[in-house]
Amino acid sequence: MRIDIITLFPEMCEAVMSESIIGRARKSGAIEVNCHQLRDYAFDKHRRVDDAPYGGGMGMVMMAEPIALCFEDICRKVEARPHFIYMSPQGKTLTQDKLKQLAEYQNVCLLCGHYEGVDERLIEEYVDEEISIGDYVLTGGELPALVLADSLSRMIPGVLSDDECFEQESHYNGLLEYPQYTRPSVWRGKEVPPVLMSGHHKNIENFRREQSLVRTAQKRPELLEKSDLSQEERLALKNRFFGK
Ligand code: 4HQ
Repeated sequence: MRIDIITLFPEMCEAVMSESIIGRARKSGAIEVNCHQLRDYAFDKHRRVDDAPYGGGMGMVMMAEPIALCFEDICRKVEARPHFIYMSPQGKTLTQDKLKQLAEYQNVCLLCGHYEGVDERLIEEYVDEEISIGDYVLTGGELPALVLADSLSRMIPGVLSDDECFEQESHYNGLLEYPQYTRPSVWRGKEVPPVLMSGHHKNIENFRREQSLVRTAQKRPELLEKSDLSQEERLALKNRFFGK
């Protein structure tokens, strides 16, 4: 997959996308990431990319033309037209299901907004989808774009190592993770659950599954509806939390 990010802060995006697993994936060629300075597509001598809103009111609006020129430039460099996403609180909230869909695209382009947003005509003409990372207000679209680029990248084959992939597979479908422990076996008087020290693989598996179920029921009960539990497990949880 190739990810293009249109931003007023390409160094910020480049920095985040150069470290750790994503940095490694770019070096190995599993993904390609390009961060574009929107100001390079401004056409006046002050390199302006924003202007006052028609109809008056506070703040500034990002002009359509520099964004269109930047996107058209990206389109010329790739085989397939990128799926164009505008990071915005007005979009649907990003979920793991949405990431699964997005991972199918060969090219994705992320637009980071600033100020009061982007000229609506650019959105109508070019944007395929608006996506939010949650119901809170940020100062710009860079952090949302980076959250999307990071979580999307780890879905792409070759980005995660075998060990890192295993972490993903061991996610009990839609449930929270079971608790983890490492050395020492006693830390400040607190012991590791003995079953994990027993070497009994079946008991360990059962313990972890139960922990995942109980934690999800306690902390994020709304996740249980969508997760695939056996009839037996649903009944066991019901008895545990609503008494027999
Ligand atoms: N913003 N999820 C305002 C967000 C946001 C979010 C991005 C702030 C766009 C203009 N984007 N700018 N939450 O708060 O995606």
